[in-house]
Parts: sequence; C-alpha cells; structure tokens
Amino acid sequence: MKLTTLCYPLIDGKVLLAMKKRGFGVGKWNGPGGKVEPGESIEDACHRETLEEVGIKCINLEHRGVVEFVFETNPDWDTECHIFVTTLIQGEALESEEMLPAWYQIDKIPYDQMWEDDPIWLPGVLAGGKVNLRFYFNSDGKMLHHEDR
Ligand code: 6OG
Repeated sequence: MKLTTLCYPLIDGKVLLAMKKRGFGVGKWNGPGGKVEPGESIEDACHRETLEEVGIKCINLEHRGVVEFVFETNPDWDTECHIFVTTLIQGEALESEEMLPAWYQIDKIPYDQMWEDDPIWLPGVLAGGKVNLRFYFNSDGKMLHHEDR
C-alpha cells in the first residue's frame, strides 16, 4: 500500500490547513502532505511536501501515528498515511499551484469542507494525542466505517 504523509503546523492555538486546488481531494481542506517517494524516509517526505505545498520549513516533527484509507472499489487510492505535528516552523505560509493555505483557530476548523474521517481523529491529535485507525470509503469518497488497526 502506498505511503503518504499529512503535516499539521500548530502554533499559538492555530493550525495551518491548506485547500487542495487540483487533483485528488480537490476543494477539501487538509494538512499539507502527499506521497513518500521511493528511497525517501517518511519524515523526509513530510518535510519536502510541507515546503513544496505551503512554503513552510518544519524545524521539528512529532510523529502522531497512522491513519489508513481503504477505498473498496479503487485500491489504487489506498494509503497508509503518517500523521505529523510541527510546533516550530520557519517561513510564512504561501499559496502554491497545488494548495491555498490558511491558519484556523482549533475550535473553528472547517470540518464540513474536509474529508469525513478528519473530525473523528484530528481533534485528538491536535490535543496532543496519537491515532492508529483504518477508514473504509466507497468510490464516491463517502466514508463507510472505521476500525482500530
Ligand atoms: P496526493 O496523492 O494528492 O496527496 N489523503 C487523505 N487525507 C484525509 N484527511 N482523509 C482522506 O480520506 C485521505 N485520502 C488521502 C493523503 C493526497 C493527500 O491526501 C491524503 C495525502 O497526504 C480518504 O499527493
């Protein structure tokens, strides 16, 4: 299954999210992230994707666990996604061709414009916790159910 990352910069009670402008998950707010390249470590991929997509350099990275996404009819989309929080960053968030970044107060996260799994696990991660869950989706991107992994 392909490996991916998601990064949540968390500074002064605000989290940096980014709206995907094209491709998979277009129109949805998510952490910056993407696929781990062959030969690359998962942490290096998280650093690279965060810099490429929103122009932020992560000084620290805390690994907060794994969320696995299983698409019952599109196994190409299945991914083991590694979740990171960073509390020390360099640079200002900048729009790229792929993503439009914005800082959100933790109690004002736009869960209605995010993937349906996010309200289940992201609040715990942003409160300092870890996650280890598997989510099942249908081909329309509708969440079916989830379980511990
Ligand atoms: P590219 O393949 O476009 O990166 N991703 C998901 N994130 C959440 N929160 N929920 C999902 O539910 C997701 N499915 C995939 C993995 C896509 C990014 O989106 C994440 C990657 O970080 C189905 O480069």
